[in-house]
Amino acid sequence: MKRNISITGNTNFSDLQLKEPAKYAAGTKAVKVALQHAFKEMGVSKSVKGLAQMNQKEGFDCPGCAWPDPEKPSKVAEYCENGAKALAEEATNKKVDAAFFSKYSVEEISNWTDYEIGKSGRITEPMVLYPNSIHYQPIAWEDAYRLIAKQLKNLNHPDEAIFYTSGRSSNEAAFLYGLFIRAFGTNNMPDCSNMCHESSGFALKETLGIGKGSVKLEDFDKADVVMVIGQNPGTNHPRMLTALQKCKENGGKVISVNPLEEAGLIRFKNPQEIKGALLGGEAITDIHLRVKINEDVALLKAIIKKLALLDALNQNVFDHKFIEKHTNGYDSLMDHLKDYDLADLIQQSGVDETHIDEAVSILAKKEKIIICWAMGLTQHKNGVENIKECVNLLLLKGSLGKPGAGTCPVRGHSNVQGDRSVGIMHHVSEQLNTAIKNVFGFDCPNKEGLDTVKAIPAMHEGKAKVFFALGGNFVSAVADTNYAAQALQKCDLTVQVSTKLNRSHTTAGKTALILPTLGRSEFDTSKGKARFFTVENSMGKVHQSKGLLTPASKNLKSEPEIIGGIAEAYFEGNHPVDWLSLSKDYALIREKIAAVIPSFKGINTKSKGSGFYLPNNVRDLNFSMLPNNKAQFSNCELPNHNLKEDEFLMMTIRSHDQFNTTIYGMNDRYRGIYNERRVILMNPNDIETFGFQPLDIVNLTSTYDGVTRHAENFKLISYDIPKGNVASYFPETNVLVPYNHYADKSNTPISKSVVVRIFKKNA
Ligand SMILES: Nc1nc2c(c(=O)[nH]1)N[C@H]1C(S)=C(S)[C@@H](COP(=O)(O)OP(=O)(O)OC[C@H]3O[C@@H](n4cnc5c(=O)[nH]c(N)nc54)[C@H](O)[C@@H]3O)O[C@H]1N2
Ligand SMILES: Nc1nc2c(c(=O)[nH]1)N[C@H]1C(S)=C(S)[C@@H](COP(=O)(O)OP(=O)(O)OC[C@H]3O[C@@H](n4cnc5c(=O)[nH]c(N)nc54)[C@H](O)[C@@H]3O)O[C@H]1N2
Ligand SMILES: [Mo]
Repeated sequence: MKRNISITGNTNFSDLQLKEPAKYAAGTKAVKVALQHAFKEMGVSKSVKGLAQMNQKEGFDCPGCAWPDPEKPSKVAEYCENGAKALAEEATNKKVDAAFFSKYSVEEISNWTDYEIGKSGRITEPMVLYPNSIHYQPIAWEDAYRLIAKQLKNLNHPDEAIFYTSGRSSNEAAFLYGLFIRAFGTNNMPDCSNMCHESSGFALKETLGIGKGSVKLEDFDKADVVMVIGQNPGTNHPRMLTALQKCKENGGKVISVNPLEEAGLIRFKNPQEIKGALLGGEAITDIHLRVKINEDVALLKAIIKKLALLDALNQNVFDHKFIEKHTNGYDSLMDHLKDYDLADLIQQSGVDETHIDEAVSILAKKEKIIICWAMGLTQHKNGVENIKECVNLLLLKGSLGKPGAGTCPVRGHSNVQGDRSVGIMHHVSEQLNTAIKNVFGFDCPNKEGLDTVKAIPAMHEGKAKVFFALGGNFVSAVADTNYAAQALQKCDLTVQVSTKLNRSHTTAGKTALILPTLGRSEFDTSKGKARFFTVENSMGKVHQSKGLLTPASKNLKSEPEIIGGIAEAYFEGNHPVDWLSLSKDYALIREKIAAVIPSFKGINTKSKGSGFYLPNNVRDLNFSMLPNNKAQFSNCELPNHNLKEDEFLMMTIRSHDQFNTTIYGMNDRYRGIYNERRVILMNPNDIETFGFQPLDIVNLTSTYDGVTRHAENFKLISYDIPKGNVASYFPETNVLVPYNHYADKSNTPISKSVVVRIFKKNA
């Protein structure tokens, strides 16, 4: 039986209201909004208890972003508005139980908006959807494990199963999961990182020898300049504003590079300081470079060319000692730059030359530079090159391996970096395979697995038949929603380990399971004793996290327990790993992590308190793993979109009221957009030139390789965005992102540069 599932949900408009975009981020309004969300979802006493323990040493790590906690956390609160919303969303008192599923079919749920689906509450018991049914029904944990084991055994080859990971799982859960998947026999481990910072990982590994950033939080206090490129910290990493504020207080400068003038980058009122909350707040950005979408390489090349001209006059602009001692490819880069005309680069970047000159005059004189970036750089066809161009600038300035300087890819999910460190990856690592063999005594598969973009066609074409997800909302997060939904629906079995209901539960396989799990903030016990797990933050620091709230239901299991249960049902005791013992004892898992991955040595003791840093070769200026033992300059090409006259480049971005596919609310307060997410932000001149009116209802198309994709029913908003560029919210416009167009090398979907056409509805 084919279920009649809506992929977009209800697309009717709500009551759109527009205000002036905010002139600053945070302030008392942020505190008020945070508490409103918290009280509404969790009630007052749970809110007070939960928020007091978030990001404190003995408490739990915020389930929101991966920004690190300060070494000396404040005595009171160490969270932001959006961290409070993340907690409220997880610890909500609303429940999705058996009665809910018997009332609402998956067909009906699929007609709701993402907001409505998410707001239905926490899933309280394991549920199954059988092939001829449209209603999930309860299933016992053991029966669910057996069902999964049976389907896995029925496959012709382990590569017919896909095991996705979102970035919220602990190190312990992720390690056990990776171990089971390898024991089962595949490397098909796509993860959310494939859609996120994979481009950063590739670029940094090739140029600096490690796929992670090099700065620590305290480097922000010492930096002369922080560049924030393609990132919106006011919304997505609000606690980063405190670090930028400190940098400014110590005399540092902030340069932002973004097509939009995001509120958090203009002014910041620190809600944790009386003066910040009440007074005007502090200006954050000294220079805003309003780059066109995907023209960062052109802009950076223009900056570097101008610096090179100054350096030729006075040898102090570039750090020649550093370049000589630590780098490879300087002469080649200088030659490569000669191929580009400065005026052309500036024109292509879209940035006013006077602003570029201001940035150049600061950068020329300063030595300690941090470059921060996020999705504005990674989610393009040339995502890897975008980041390599940033590395070029840092290498020229000798801005690595010293206090106040370095690379800062700002991670998304709170443990996305840790999941990778403990083995979630589709690539084969000989070193890891050998270590697993030595410690556990089994052989790991040595065929490269499927990443996110490759997993989708594999399911669509019937090459993969079982889809398993440890967290996340695959269908809404990946590119090409319609194609991805069909891919999942073709599977014999889809399994999702989830905290909350989401759209992927409706685009289910023939048989589908939902396995409800404990959230980060919840009390996790074994035989009455509290357990803790560990996470790694954006700066490579591993530390403990311990939940304290009463779990949403007695029938939840922790992620390691679920993985252990499935592994036991699959191997039935015939495997060298004692899955059940391991899954109950997180300290034992940590011991095994340390045995397999030497940099985690001592994790059981060292992760307590404020935790420990994993080794980082860039901090030590050790590039021995790279050609000539040196950091590498790169010659990056410019992107060429060849847009036709009626085409726009669209970026799909986050509103202030969402965490990825989880929609907290309908407002994007800082951008002044209220009550509506189906909007397209367009430059007022473009609106006029193309014969539109503000608030027109429009449809969008994107055409790649002769295939046209459609997204209908959006309201056009006049906004300060470069001409030829438009912006919309993720995931509403993911239907337009082609699944088979992605960044070179990293395979990250091109979610920030989708070529679209826009038509007035019914015109
Ligand atoms: N509250 C909240 N926090 C979050 C998340 C969330 O959804 N909500 N998501 C988490 C996750 S998983 C991640 S990865 C991060 C994402 O954090 P961000 O990367 O900050 O998120 P986006 O909204 O995708 O914002 C991209 C920014 O880049 C700009 N941009 C887009 N294209 C370009 C370009 O070509 N060049 C330049 N220079 N700028 C560009 C956009 O205008 C926008 O300001 O946040 C994490 N934290
Ligand atoms: N167009 C477009 N697409 C994008 C992006 C973009 O900028 N534009 N950004 C991309 C990026 S950066 C990312 S990281 C991905 C995100 O992709 P995902 O990680 O797949 O998506 P999320 O929305 O973070 O997943 C939310 C779901 O995770 C589950 N969950 C929450 N907490 C837990 C937990 O503790 N354990 C378990 N097991 N489940 C939990 C809940 O059920 C919730 O519904 O999306 C990508 N997609
Ligand atoms: Mo992300």
